[in-house]
Amino acid sequence: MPSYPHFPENCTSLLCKYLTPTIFEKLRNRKTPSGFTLMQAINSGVQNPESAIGVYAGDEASYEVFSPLFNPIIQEYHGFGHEDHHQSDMDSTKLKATDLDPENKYIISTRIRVGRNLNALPLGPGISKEQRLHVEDEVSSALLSLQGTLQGNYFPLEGMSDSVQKQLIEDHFLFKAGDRFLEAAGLNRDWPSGRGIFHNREKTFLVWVNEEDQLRIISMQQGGDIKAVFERLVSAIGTIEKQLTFMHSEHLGYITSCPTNLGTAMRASVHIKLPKLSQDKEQFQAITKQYHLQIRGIHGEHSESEAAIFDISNRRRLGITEVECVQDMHDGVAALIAAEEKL
Ligand code: ADP
Ligand code: DAR
Repeated sequence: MPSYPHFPENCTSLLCKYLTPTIFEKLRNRKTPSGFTLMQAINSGVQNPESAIGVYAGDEASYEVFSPLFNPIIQEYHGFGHEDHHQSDMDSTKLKATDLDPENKYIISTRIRVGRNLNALPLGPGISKEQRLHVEDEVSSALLSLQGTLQGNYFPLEGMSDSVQKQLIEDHFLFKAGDRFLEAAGLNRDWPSGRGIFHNREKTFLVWVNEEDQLRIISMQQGGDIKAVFERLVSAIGTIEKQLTFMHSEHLGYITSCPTNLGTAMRASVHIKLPKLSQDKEQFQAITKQYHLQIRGIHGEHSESEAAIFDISNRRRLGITEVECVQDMHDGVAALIAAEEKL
């Protein structure tokens, strides 16, 4: 019989905030139809009390079966209520994008990604090895049929040399392995079986297979042409979804393993140099808060900035459209550059 987990006094995750003993009592014996349990859903946050969120879904049903825990977390992170409906809009003509950095003084590169999962299968934390290999087959076959600028090759992680893998990670193209949060969520099981990366020759269009989500569809390039990066991503998503059916609900939009990625599952980011503004932490934080931005290091989540280069992206993903996610990032980066110029 699972017992209530011990959370340290200084635990600040949304899990320890909303998993009260009463909610635990209510949910501790529940399982989803595919057998995913509450203890599996919360293990990452129990093993890593420094988590921001601390909970992952093992299948689409997790969001319903464990809704007394997921709903308040989704409400707090996204400001999105359990009766709200997510709307999608990828019409790039609605994006009001200007050239934010015409002299290439600040923005090094731009990347926009979405997470996707195949319908009618468990998510990464609950999927079996056989199901994960089936996902790899389905997704890699669909990607290898792409033509034109999206045409490319699929590279399974299994058999990839350490040096090639290291270089792809260093160059910001490939995911890192072994994150302790994903490990405790069951997302690294059977590593590296079923994992891989697809990319076109220029590495401006890439797809991660079976990392935190079954697909991370990525458009990226050097410089700050945000609209071009968005247009490439929208075109790729439209082509891929003619062959694959993605997990999606009227309420939550695109379904992902982590609740922070629900809805658009979109993160639009720039790598940007802010040597002066980053010294004025109060102003830096104030602008990022005002424009709903998130600050990461240059090697992604849980990494540090280097040489005053930061990964700046939209924080909101659910309850706003894809156009609004990119607009959030665009407008926030414009404000950061204006503040840097003033200093
Ligand atoms: P995700 O955004 O897919 O959730 P991470 O934050 O871990 O994942 O970032 C994944 C990789 O993408 C990291 O190597 C990171 O450096 C790289 N990356 C993110 N944004 C950019 C960007 N604007 N330009 C270049 N690389 C980027
Ligand atoms: N480490 C987890 C992840 C939160 C959001 N990032 C994702 N999904 N990659 C945490 O709870 O902090």
